[in-house]
Amino acid sequence: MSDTPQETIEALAARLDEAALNGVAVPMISIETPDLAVGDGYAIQTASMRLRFGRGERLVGMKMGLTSRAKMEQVGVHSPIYGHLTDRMQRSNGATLSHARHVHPRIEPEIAFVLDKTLRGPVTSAQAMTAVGGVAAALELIDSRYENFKFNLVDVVADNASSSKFVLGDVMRTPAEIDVSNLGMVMEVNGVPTQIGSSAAIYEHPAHSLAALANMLADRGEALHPGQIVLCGGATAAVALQPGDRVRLRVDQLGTVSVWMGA
Ligand code: OOG
Ligand code: MG
Repeated sequence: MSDTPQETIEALAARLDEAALNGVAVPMISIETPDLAVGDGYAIQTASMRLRFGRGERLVGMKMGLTSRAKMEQVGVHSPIYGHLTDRMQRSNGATLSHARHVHPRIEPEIAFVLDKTLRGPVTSAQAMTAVGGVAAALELIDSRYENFKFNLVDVVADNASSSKFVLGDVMRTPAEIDVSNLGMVMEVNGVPTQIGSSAAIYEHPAHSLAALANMLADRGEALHPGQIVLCGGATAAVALQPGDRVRLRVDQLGTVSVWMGA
């Protein structure tokens, strides 16, 4: 652990929280405070979540990020990370989002798990899957609060892994009904297939992502709980959205999920 004072952690959390609330970019925190460790990044993330919970937001799940090669290469950070999902980040399938409320939103195709049991690491991928009640297609809207969507590992961890909004598809299958290891995923923007991939790109198997999340949380004495949603990470690079863009993701056996980026 580093010896970063708690007041520095709280001040940086407040800065990132305000940037997210206002949709206005801030400089990378690592410029001003270069000695932060990854653990400090998670402490800042946790402090920023406390600010959200204080405003009445409710935790509904967790997200993994940087679990595919394409995503790591796109942002130049090569370690999987996690973030928190709250009820106010969730939108319904087909929802309209506001471009103006975001800094520089990007969209990415994901697989979501909904847990029906407690999941506490350490676990293997197979053990992790026994806690999964449902599998769905998902879109995640990421919106780094940093200028130019540029950050290092500590910066992005502190910024709740760039998470902004997420949408689940309407089709929910049980793990017994569907093999999630290699599902085709086609993300269309304005009707044009823009990213084409497979769930196999997500940490080689989305179950591996879920287990890695449970194991990272276990290191902090935390667990996943029944009812929680887990986003396993983008299967392809994310796509920058402009006002008016319509996005539709099709996933083998999991139907479609769509959003419209309004003004
Ligand atoms: C970091 C968040 C990554 C994913 O699915 O890989 C992420 C970023 O790309 O800004 O959500
Ligand atoms: Mg993501």
